[in-house]
Amino acid sequence: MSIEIPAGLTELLQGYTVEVLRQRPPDLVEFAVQYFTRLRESRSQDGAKAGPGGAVKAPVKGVVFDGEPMQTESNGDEGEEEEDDDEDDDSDFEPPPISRFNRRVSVCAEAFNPDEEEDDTEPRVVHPKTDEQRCRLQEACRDILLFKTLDQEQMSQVLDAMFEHRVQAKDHVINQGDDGDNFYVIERGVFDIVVERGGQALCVGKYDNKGSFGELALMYNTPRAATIIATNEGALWGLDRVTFRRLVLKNNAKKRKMYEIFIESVPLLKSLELSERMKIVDVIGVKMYHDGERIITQGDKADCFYIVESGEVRIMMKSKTKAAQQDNSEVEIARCTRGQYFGELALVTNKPRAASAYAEGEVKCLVMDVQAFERLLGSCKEIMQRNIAHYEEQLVALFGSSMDLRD
Ligand code: 1OR
Ligand code: 1OR
Repeated sequence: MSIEIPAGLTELLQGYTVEVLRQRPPDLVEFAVQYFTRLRESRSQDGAKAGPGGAVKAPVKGVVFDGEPMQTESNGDEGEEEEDDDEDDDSDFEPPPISRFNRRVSVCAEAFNPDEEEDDTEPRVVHPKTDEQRCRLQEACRDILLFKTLDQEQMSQVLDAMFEHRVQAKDHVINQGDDGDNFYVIERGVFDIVVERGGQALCVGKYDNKGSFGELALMYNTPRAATIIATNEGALWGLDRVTFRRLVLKNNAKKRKMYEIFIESVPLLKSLELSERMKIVDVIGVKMYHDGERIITQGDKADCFYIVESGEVRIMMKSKTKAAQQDNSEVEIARCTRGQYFGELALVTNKPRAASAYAEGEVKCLVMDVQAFERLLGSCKEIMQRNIAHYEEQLVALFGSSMDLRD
């Protein structure tokens, strides 16, 4: 015996479910009453042209909440007319109270379902560039972690869609609280990161001639989390929201699937909630190193944090004896394997790299920039501090030095 699913039921429930995930209403039943009442109203207006059986399917596709058409599936040709109908309907329809901020969906719901919002058939954005511009753009994007896991085709679509944006000193590239329009890659210039807290604007960090910003509002549909101000003349490359979501977000869904289990196994991150760990996955880049390749150089300015995914990393320090200092020789002080981290010390202490790191065989690392490190690993700092105290003990044992790595 088979149970027949009534025509239109799947679409009906899908439409409602998708709208719930987007709007996150506090009361599902109340929201359902509103949703289906609205559907019935739009069906009765559509009834004459839709005919029997078709009335359910068509309005589900075009139901508009808060002015945005919600598409549950792209089954062709019914869409355009319904949008007009919906605009008329909006006058007497009152959806559940949804403010500009709380209608944004949660991190997990959003980032796991990128397919539902952006459609691959949308026209591609292309900003024509001269060879010279393309060269500069490629150079600026070379180390952008969010682009590290894109394949060649995706990367070339990103480069096509990017546009040059020049800034002057004091320009606000992004204002905290605004809706997200573009993601930005820095070609040159210094940019302050300013966050308003308790009515006060605090400069919490800066981008110094490299890096990228503006991904959070686009990834999670949240208001801009910080204000970004140019301190001098500079050059940026922008990527529009639709292209960013179509390529980077879709790729992030894959990244989450690939790294969920590994990230869970990293001891440092054990205390974090699943959603916090997923936010880490969303912003990490993956970098590969060949045998002997230097990953970190002692004395350099630091801008990244590393977790070993595979292979082994040797941590080497310049010896403190006079003879060794002259010939620049290094001693091995530690090794990091799968699940272990390195490169945190300089970020925590705001000092140059205390040691160098080299790949032993082929090595794959997950890499996070300093801003993400500050934003996402704040609660793990206690564990890191304990390990740093351990480094200091070792330093004394190895070199007889009483140097405090945190000075
Ligand atoms: P967005 O789209 O929210 C502002 O727009 C951007 O500033 C944001 O994406 C990030 O790319 C970037 N907290 C939040 N956003 C930050 C931060 C940050 N730093 C850079 N951005 N913190 C500072 C960490 C050094 C934490 C502040 C409490
Ligand atoms: P970083 O940002 O200074 C080099 O870049 C990294 O090597 C450092 O962060 C640590 O993550 C890692 N002393 C200092 N750095 C160490 C040590 C270490 N071990 C690993 N790193 N010691 C070894 C203790 C077992 C003490 C020195 C003798």
